Amino acid sequence: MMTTASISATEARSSRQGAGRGRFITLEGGEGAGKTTQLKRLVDWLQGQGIDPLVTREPGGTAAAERIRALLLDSANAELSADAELLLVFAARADHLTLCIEPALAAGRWVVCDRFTDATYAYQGGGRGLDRSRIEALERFVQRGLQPDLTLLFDLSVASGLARARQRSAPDRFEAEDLAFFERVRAAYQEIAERSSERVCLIHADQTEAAVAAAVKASVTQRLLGGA
Ligand code: T5A
Repeated sequence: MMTTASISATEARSSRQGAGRGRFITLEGGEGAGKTTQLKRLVDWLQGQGIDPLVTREPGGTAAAERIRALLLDSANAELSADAELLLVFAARADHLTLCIEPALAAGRWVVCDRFTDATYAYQGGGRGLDRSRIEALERFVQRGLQPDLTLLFDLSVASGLARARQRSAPDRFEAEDLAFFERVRAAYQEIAERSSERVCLIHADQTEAAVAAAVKASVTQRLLGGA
């Protein structure tokens, strides 16, 4: 017997690329690049355009995925293996997609998500050095072809990003990594932007908040609102 959740997930899959589907925007970047700041500004602006998006984040977005997030960010779990970290990230994503993102998109609602699978390629692939093919296999299994319509990638020097992040709060399990880790994360993100330029818009984040917000609006307008 099908449950409500499985019916909505099935409907979501069948209309994944359909005409009435909502738009899916993700925000990406290294630590302290300004994603969360810009996400709030973007959502305010979209609402002013008459679009009321579902706002969510990864890891997280559902009750179980938020618990996985807490586990992943907790510095007490410093010994967590890279493979376990990768599987936990995708376990959280599977829950998030099935219960939250896919039903919203299928219902025609826009979704704005703070980080998604590009973060896995950047952190677990670039940062931890895990084999790309293993991430691709999990991506196929969990996402079944679903990709963001637009990814806003905020690029900032590692030193500036960490200084911003550390000003704001105590380092979590990822923020406790060394500079070389974050340089690999940044390089992996830059490679994604080059490889997927039709989806990813790289935004220089070493500008004022207002200037970065203007670049975000220009990108969303041009790529998702038909240049209106
Ligand atoms: N992760 C996540 C993985 O390893 N794999 C995965 O697959 C996924 C999905 C999640 C962690 O999980 C990892 C990556 C992460 O380490 P997070 O909270 O999403 O954690 O990520 P963080 O990078 O830690 O988020 P931050 O909140 O630190 O960074 P943001 O959101 O990029 O930055 P923001 O907006 O909070 O700004 C930071 C500070 O800078 C200021 C802000 O006021 C704030 O104080 N600021 C500016 N200052 C000057 N000029 C500007 N233009 C500024 N914009 C913001």
